[in-house]
Amino acid sequence: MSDEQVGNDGYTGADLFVDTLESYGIDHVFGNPGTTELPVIDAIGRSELEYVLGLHEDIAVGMATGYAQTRRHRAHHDDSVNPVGVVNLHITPGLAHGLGNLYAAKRAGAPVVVTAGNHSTDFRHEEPALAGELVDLAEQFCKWSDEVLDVETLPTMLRRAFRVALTPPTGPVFLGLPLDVMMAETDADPERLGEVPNAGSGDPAQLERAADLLTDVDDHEVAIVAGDQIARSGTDAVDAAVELAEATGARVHGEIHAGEINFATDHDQWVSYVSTDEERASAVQDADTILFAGTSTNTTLTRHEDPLVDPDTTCIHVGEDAWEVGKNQPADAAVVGDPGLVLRDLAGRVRPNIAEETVAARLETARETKERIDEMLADVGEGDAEDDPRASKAQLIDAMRRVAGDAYVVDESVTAKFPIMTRWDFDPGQFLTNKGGGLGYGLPAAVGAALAERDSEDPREVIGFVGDGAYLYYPQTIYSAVRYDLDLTVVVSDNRNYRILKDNTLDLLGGDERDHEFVGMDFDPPVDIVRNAESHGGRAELVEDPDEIEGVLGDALARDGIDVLDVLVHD
Ligand SMILES: Cc1ncc(C[n+]2csc(CCOP(=O)(O)OP(=O)(O)O)c2C)c(N)n1
Ligand SMILES: [Mg+2]
Repeated sequence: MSDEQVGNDGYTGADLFVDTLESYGIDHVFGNPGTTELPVIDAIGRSELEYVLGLHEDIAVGMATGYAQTRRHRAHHDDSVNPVGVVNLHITPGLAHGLGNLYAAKRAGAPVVVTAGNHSTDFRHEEPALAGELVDLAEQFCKWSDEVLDVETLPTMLRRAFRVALTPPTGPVFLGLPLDVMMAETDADPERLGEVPNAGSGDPAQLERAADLLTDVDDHEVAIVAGDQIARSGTDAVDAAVELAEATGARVHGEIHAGEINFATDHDQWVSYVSTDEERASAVQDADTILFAGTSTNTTLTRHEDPLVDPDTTCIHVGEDAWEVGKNQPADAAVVGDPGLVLRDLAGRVRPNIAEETVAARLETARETKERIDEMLADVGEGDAEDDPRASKAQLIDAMRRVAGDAYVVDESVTAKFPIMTRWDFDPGQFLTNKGGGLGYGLPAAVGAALAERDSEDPREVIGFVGDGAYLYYPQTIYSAVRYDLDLTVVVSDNRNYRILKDNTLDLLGGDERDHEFVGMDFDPPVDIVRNAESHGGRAELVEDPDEIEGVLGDALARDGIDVLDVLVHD
């Protein structure tokens, strides 16, 4: 508790802010400080909280979000873990810098409370330097964006900020903290956080309807598209998804742009992720009945010509977020509720009412589809540069899987992402990837994850797996990892270009490689990632020989501290 005051006779808003965080079980505040934050920074300095400095505000938000996403997995098994990532940024330009990863947090549904200092409420009319509309700036990326205008409202507003962030559908919240409010004296106390509700167990009438649709004997092709709300709900929800798949005989896919592991990917009924490519997305979503379970982003990156799901397909939607239910496909049954509770309930309803032969026939079609798709995906990530001495992405991923099969992987590897998600059967809670699509999230998120693991009872090895382009948004993230003494291995899938933009040029505009200049897509000359990482205090190594990957990675994992392995790969 920060009750000894320095330079102030009484107990202030800043003290109350810090005491509230501590009473909610928060251990870290991620941030980058400025003058308007000084009372808060000073109070943090007198408290038990650890301030985690990011050298750019987007790094601070990315670290807090990766930390929150990782802690959420822990919180599912331990009530004492509050997963919220707390951030403190510097007024308008600082908040603006953090918006890229605030967007990432929103898309990932990460429980994050972002705060920023602001000018005193009786000074803003003079339009001082750094002034701006903080609440408006953050609003579109937040569940709730507001400013604390009176110190007496701070306990309620903080309590509400945490509750809104944690209540499903979870997501970021913004609170502005003006200088005068943080310096005002108060005798208010923190309010208790209280119980946070889950999304409920669903409307019985819609559950019954969904169960009826899933037991229809005429439907041979039944698919489940598993979305990230399942992982957000916990490993119990993943188990419930498996139970329902087994009860119905459905084949299972992961939603487009899945950011987490929502199904047992080593299960016989697991087939693939739905591709971002229109043709392939429509092909795997060709079924009599589809259950969309906890999906949100399930659409292509650019406009599709035809519906991704045939309008005649029976569609069942289950999810914690009413906004997502029936959003891009019609809903023939619509259950709003916690995915774990709802899927388990549906499995129980379906099991006694479905004929064994129906399940067997569906499993047979599922098996055939899986075989066909497995064949198509067998060489994913191998590329076609036969004489290239550099590793293929498949070689790199397979080496990582052999050496670090149990590691926790945080990914922003772009063209290596589909290959890693296809070639490596991650356990639920073992993998995170960038869901929003804005680059510069993965590396800070990996550092946040390493911090969350360090502070857990049984820390896992953490690997950040990022493209060279992705790495270079915020290479100074390495400084934070070093500064806080974390254990992290970063593997850079380095093809020295923005490969995916070349692929997308060909997809959008046609032609072949010789027809396009690919302006702004090559690292020529390349950045020296090794020296860059070393300048921030990390150990780093260029890996040119594919045969060396396993040894170098094994050594890096065996050491404590920060290792950056810059592995050259071909396209
Ligand atoms: C903030 C942001 N800026 C730009 C982009 C556009 N963009 C998407 S992928 C990409 C290049 C990724 O390059 P790299 O990380 O090297 O992966 P590769 O495609 O080479 O596998 C860029 C610039 C983006 N998604 N987000
Ligand atoms: Mg690249």
